[in-house]
Amino acid sequence: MLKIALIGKPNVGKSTLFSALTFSQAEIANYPFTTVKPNVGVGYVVTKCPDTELGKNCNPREGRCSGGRRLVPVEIIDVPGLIPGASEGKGMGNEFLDYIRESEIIIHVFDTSGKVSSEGNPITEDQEQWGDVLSVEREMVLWLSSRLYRDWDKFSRKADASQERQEKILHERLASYGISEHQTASLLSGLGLPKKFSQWKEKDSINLVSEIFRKVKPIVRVGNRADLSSESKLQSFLKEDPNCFFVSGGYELLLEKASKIGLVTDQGSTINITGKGNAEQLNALEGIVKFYRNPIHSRVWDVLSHVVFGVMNYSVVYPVADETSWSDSKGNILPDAVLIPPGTTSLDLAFRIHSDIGSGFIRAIDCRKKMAVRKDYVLNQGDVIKIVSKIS
Ligand SMILES: Nc1nc2c(ncn2[C@@H]2O[C@H](COP(=O)(O)OP(=O)(O)OP(=O)(O)O)[C@@H](O)[C@H]2O)c(=O)[nH]1
Ligand SMILES: [Mg+2]
Repeated sequence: MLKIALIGKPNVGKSTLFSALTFSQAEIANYPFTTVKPNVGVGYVVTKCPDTELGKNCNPREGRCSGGRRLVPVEIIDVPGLIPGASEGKGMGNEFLDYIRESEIIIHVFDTSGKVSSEGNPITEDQEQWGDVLSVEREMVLWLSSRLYRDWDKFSRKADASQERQEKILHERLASYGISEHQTASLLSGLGLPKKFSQWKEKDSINLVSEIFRKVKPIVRVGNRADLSSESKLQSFLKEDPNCFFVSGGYELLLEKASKIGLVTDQGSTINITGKGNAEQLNALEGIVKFYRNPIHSRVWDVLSHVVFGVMNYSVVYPVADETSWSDSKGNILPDAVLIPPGTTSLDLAFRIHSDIGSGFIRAIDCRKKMAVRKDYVLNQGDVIKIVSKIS
């Protein structure tokens, strides 16, 4: 499953956003390091389901579908707060940074209201907030680079003496970062790093890791507690990063509660107040509806879908066993929705389903066109695909 990590300083609202995205109840409190162990849960991105073309309802094995809106599961990880010095072991220690290494996408949550200090304590005066945002990211880069550069002398001597290509060796060294050999090669050539590993300095390793966060595991910045921030403040963040989003985890949780007890119907883009509840509740809900009417504010769900489809350019494809009914062998219609990165071929998909299916690959069938496609066919958003394999 696609892994998305929520990172940021302590006390900025990561667990609040995690709870909203996963419909769970992580521990939330107004003091730093409330979260000591990462919370892991399932959230969803929304895509258009091909079942509308069939005129029948699909039977998702995971997630849900209604009215052609298919919810595709993704893994959300709420990483405990990062503070300056984390890369040297300050704060909650190192182990949770492994979650960052394993994640495909990093959502950096920051506090737009400026009510949280670098150490995560509540404060009242304004801070150098953007500097803080950058310093958290710097901390992550330094930490991962220190891992990569560990025992470099020994590694580089051996690597330079071997006959292997540089990208192959580096790919192996980066294996646990989930980076392909192709990506490693393009990182290497883009940065113009020394040809011999033994000539690398620590700054080269830092450069490489920074580039990983720019090109391979992009960091998306999400400003939380926007309910406490003026629009001009948010505009000033947009000047620093035009791609950041502004949300309110607090409002999301309130809406979820209100929806459960029938005070609102919440369809993401439209929130309707049903009229039930007391004057105080109605007043609060009207404030929330007004907040989301301002296009500078986003729903957390939309942010997630934007990150997966807009930033990462992932697509959703539907492997099936029967090209006519678009079902599996038991008659379940479009049972699986698989998120794939750009450039994924039908052979890659076969391996994703099972390594035996990949090894026994014969051909794939584009079920919409009822046409065989080759193993190097690059899959498109919404493709319904049957893999024909020696092993089925
Ligand atoms: N007003 C407002 N308060 C929020 C919002 N999101 C979170 N909070 C509050 O901020 C405080 C910290 O929230 P948490 O979700 O525990 O923060 P965290 O980032 O997980 O903190 P650590 O686990 O300590 O790193 C809590 O008191 C929340 O109720 C928001 O959008 N608006
Ligand atoms: Mg937390």
